[in-house]
Amino acid sequence: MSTKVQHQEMEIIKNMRQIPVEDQYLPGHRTCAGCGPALCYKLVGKAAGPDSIFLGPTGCMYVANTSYLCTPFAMPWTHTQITNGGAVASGIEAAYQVLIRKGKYKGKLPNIVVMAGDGGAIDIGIQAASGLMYRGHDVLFVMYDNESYANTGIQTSPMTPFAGKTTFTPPGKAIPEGKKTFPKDAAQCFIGGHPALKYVATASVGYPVDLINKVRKGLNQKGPAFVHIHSPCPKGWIFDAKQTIRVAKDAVECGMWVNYEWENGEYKYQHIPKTYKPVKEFLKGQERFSHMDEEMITKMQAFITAKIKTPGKPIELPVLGPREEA
Ligand SMILES: Cc1ncc(C[n+]2csc(CCOP(=O)(O)OP(=O)(O)O)c2C)c(N)n1
Ligand code: SF4
Ligand SMILES: [Mg+2]
Repeated sequence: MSTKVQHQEMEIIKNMRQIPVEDQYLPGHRTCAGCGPALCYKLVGKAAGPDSIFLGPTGCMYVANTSYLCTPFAMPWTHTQITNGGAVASGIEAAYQVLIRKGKYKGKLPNIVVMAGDGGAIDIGIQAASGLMYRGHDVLFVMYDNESYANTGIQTSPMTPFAGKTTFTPPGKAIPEGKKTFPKDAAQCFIGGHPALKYVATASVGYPVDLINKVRKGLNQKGPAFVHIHSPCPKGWIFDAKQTIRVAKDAVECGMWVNYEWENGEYKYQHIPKTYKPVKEFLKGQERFSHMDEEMITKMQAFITAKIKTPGKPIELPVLGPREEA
């Protein structure tokens, strides 16, 4: 007779005082001062707790966290290739299911969490992430989004905003805006094509209680969940390391980022301001946008204005590809 798989029930918190004191992500790593993804790791670790297995596809949060004989991870953690976080997590989850059912592992199913960068989630890693979600593995896939391939020198990724300067999109005479395309909508990519997906949310390191609760709701599903977390990167976006939280909140207050949940086919929104600030407020503190002229800012504002009408859903505005003329 097979043993029934028991799941952990993660508690939903009401305020900052209820955030666990216990850390799974400890000091002793080499991320830059003010690193948003490091804060993201700390908060997701607190949310998931010690009975967890974390997977780190190649990226800043692997490389800067794993100096020889030194690790900040208090929970079990493994590196994966940047391409295959979803595949490795699927195998770990399937193995635990079998071990528990055969009575060879006595505990509850651990919280299995992939912590992928935007490259490891929605670009190079999308095939394995999609496979995991399609097959319905009981795994939380987190995408910490610093809007670039940061670890290899701040190269453009599909999450880099329009006009974002990176080492692969330098603004110049030929391409004054630097990056010509608008970013992918990661949550929409996954929601749209994965019938077994249970829960999708967007969160920001600027709103830690909301972030922790979304991670826990994702973990409480008996199946795959995806949480996309906005994580400002002072080195890549070029702003003062003290301003990480301010930049994260500016993104929400200007509509560059919207916090929402998708559950049972329904959308719920959080932190929607009464009146959005102009996107200029978000752009002005970051050197990566310093080359933008009024025409580029107007184009960016039009995209954001269209997007915040129906966050999480396709935008109404036609967006041209890089080789199409207006
Ligand atoms: C198949 C493959 N292509 C490229 C690389 C080189 N590479 C290592 S880390 C990295 C950047 C990862 O970007 P992201 O997933 O967004 O994480 P971040 O570094 O921004 O935290 C790249 C391109 C690799 N390791 N494997
Ligand atoms: S480059 Fe960005 S993401 Fe990478 S460690 Fe530095 S601040 Fe963090
Ligand atoms: Mg990245």
